[in-house]
Amino acid sequence: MSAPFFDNVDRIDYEGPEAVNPLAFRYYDKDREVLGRRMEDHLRPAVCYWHSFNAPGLDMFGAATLDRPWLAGSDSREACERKLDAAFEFFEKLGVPFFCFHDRDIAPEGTTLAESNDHVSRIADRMAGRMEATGVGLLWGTANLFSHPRYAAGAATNPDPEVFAYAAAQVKHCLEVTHRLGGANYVLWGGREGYDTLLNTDLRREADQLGRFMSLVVEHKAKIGFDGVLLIEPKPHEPTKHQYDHDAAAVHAFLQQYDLDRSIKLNIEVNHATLAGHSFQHELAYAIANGLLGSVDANRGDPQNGWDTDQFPNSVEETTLALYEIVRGGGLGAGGFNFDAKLRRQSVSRDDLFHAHIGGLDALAQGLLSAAALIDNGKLAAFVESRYDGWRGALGRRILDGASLADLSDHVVANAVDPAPVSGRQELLETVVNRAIRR
Ligand code: XLS
Ligand code: NI
Ligand code: NI
Repeated sequence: MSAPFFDNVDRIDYEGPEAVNPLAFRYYDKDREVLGRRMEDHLRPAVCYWHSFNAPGLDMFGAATLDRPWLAGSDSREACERKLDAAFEFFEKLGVPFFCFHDRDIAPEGTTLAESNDHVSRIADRMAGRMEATGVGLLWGTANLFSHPRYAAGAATNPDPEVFAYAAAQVKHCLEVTHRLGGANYVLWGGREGYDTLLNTDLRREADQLGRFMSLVVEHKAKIGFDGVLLIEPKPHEPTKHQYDHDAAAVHAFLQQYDLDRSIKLNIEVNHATLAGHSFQHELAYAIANGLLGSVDANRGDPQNGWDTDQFPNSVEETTLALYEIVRGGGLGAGGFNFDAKLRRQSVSRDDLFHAHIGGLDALAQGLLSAAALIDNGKLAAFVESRYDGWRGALGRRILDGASLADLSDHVVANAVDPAPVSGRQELLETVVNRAIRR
């Protein structure tokens, strides 16, 4: 079987909120200006290669279910070329500006690293041609340092330095390929960097190994002149019991400890925030407050499940709060919204891939429009601004400028200070958000 693979689907267009065609956007209108910027430039959406073109619907209880004809003979180079055709046909018909890949998604693993690298390079040559012809760009590349059995005990944090060396060699090549393809970012998800039991683990040593690994990546990026952004993707657990890149705050501390906080930013994934017991909004707000926001994986989780369900975004409240933080924080810069999302195992029709991405893009677009309404009416920002008024006054400035505990004690006694509680207005503010949501 060869292209076209999606011959019953044409290019997906914006048809407006009243459209009846299921294969059309209701809200995602890429050229529409929102707060002075095109919708596409705010969102910079990307389709992922792994879930969308590699995953056949397997789970640990059952066989492949999805209709993925390009995967027949999946370890061969021919199959990878077919997969490339299917992927680019999909990117073009959906009309997204970006995609993302792991080295092992696009090309098979060889018997040696040199052979694997050669497979990746050859597919990348072909990919470069398709990117040129379609105008679809690479949001980020990444190396798969978790599937092969050699990585069962981690990559950089492995007790065996030969595994560290192998992972370093794999990242070197994937970073160079990402650079050659003009990637806007390079992602390092900590795959199996964590532990299954502390009984066999030296935490101090593994942290130093991970710090060393990241420093080597930063060094090589500079050496080859890659000006994309390096990103770590926090996740608290799965596949290990405890992942070192637990959440945005843990990665921030790690970056500071190894003097990497000006060299590496964060790729925040919605589902990973949920797994860490945070909201998506929290992880974004933390990253933005610390100058660390790089990019986003848009896939959500299920609050009832403790694993990475990787579902397409569909909560407009969640996308609204996220985009409120992102837009007010200055936007995504070189980052974007990657759909690191997979279809449910029963979504067996080939065109389900379109329905999923159309719904996901519309949910992001609704979130963007709603966030713009919140920014335009300014109610939340004005409330937050006035809530901290005291800190702009004499006492606030004195505290921050170095008043001692004794100074403050004297101040309280001398002035008979007796502060009265002030309403935090949470319910009112929640209603302000609901009223702005575009459904
Ligand atoms: C897994 C991660 C992974 C990264 C890329 O949970 O989300 O898909 O995004 O390696
Ligand atoms: Ni991800
Ligand atoms: Ni994930």
